[in-house]
Amino acid sequence: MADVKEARVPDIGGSAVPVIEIMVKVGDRVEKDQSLVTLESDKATMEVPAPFAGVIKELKVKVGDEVDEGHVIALVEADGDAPAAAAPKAEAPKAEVAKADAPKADAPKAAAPAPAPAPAAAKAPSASKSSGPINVTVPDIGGKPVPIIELMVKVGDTVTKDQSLMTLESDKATMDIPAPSAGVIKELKVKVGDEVNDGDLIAVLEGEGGDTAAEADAQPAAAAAKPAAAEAPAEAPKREAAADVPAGGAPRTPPVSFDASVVMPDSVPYASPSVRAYARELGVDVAQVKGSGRGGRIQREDISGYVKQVMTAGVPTSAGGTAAAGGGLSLLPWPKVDFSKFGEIEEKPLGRIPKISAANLARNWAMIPHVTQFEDADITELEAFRKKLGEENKDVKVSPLVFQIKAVVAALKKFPQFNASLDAAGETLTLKKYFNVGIAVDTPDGLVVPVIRDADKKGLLELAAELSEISKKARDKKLTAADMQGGCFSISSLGGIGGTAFTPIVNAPEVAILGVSKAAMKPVWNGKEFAPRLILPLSLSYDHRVIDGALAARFAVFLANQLGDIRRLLL
Ligand code: CAO
Repeated sequence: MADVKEARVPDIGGSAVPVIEIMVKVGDRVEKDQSLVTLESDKATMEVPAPFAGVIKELKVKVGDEVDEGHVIALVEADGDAPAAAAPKAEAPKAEVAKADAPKADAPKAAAPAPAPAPAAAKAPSASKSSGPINVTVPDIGGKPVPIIELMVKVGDTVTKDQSLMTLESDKATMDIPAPSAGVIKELKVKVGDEVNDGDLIAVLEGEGGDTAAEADAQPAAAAAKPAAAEAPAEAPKREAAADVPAGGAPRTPPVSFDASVVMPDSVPYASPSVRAYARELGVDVAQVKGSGRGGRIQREDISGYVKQVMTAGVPTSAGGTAAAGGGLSLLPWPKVDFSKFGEIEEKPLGRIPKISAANLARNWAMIPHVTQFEDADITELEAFRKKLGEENKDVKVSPLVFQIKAVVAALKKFPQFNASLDAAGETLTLKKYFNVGIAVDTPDGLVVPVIRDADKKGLLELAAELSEISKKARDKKLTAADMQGGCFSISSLGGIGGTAFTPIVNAPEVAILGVSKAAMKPVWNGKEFAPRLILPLSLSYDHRVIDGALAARFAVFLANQLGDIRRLLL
């Protein structure tokens, strides 16, 4: 019989850590090991998995609460064969990885399973008492290979004890590996992208400090809680022999060794894994950011502030379009991965059209603040009319697109802000009095956007003939540059393929684009009953510098009304 049991925080090393995310809600069914909440310490984020499958009956924590070992996270109505919530230590699942700020290397004691792949900043690789080079190895991370996503040091760097050397990231957690002792990096045995596992040799350190295995084991939580930059290296005699020091403190031989060269910036400041993850998400190179925390530690607000400053400074000036000093996003270099290490590959250079498209799409995506407005149009009547028109005009294919072109032209007339272009300085809007509509056409060589000129002056059948002609020309590679110039607004129809919505990229210097997905029969409430109606999903992306959200919503509603009532279209 189903039984309500407690899901608790496993052994996370003694100190309380905040809950930063709740991934389930009351009523959710969860599988065993499905993540319930994310906790975050100074050096690691970790997800706490469900100890058994069941239904969440009550959540006992909220974001911001500080929790430590044994804290009840949720009450779960467990499936019949679930283990008891308060399982004895011997039955507790072993941590998949070492624990954050964990003072001991043993398995978690709490009833709940240990945080899923939450690599341990926690358990610092310990240093040997012997003098000379120290082999730094990966601590116990649970026996599963995890990729290195960032190296924070380079050969020759002086590091303090517990200073982060590199960050590992599993699908559930990130973890910094701290220096087991103060010293100078003599060798780095790994590079970004390498996968490492328990005991792997990652670096060789020429020790300076007097840290001992015993000291490292005794105080890791305190050490991990302090920003490394704030700590002074301890003085100690040089070590003479290399010693491999895994997390547990017992020297062992690394199973794998890497000798790839590492390219690193001159200095990498301290930031916690979550802050680094945030920086990566925004494409910010943390080395460019000045930390405002203790010892220069970079905070989340420093990253936001940096982005704000870059965006403000990066707006092109009227003087010549160049960004002000310090402007321009300083993006991380593109990841360089030797894919052949993982399986058979084939390299294929991009063709001319995809190369041009890629450059344009990347610029438009980066420079235009996009928002996409979604709307549904009821095209039941329109579709019946289209079919009839097609039967009466068998010599031409009357695509649904021609009606969309008509509706777009009517909307552009009503909302002239959409038939406009913003200049490079972002200071002047050019409003157009002509109505040229670009149509995205998928060809074997890539995406092209021929333009139907003066669409406002053309009837449905004329538009249908021209659409067939330009699509054919595009696929036969016969379009000229002039065929693709002068557009005011574009339509990208994926309706012949499928999908329910998408977010098309504005085709600069236009300010909006309409994405059309596949129409489908849906039950629509007509005031008395649900009636089957053919619903066409519209996705309108626009440049938010030029168009406000309310205006976009009005444009989309107007479009839907035009398509929903063919009498309006024929006006
Ligand atoms: N909902 C349901 N069915 C639709 C539809 C929609 N929104 N739009 C078209 N259809 C139907 C058509 O009626 C046609 O049906 P029939 O064969 O029975 O007549 C079928 O789907 C195939 O249509 P089509 O896509 O070949 O023709 P089209 O005139 O609708 O579109 C063109 C022409 C050139 C726009 C289209 O061929 C094309 O290339 N689309 C891709 C555009 C693209 O790649 N956009 C992405 C840009 S961003 O990467």
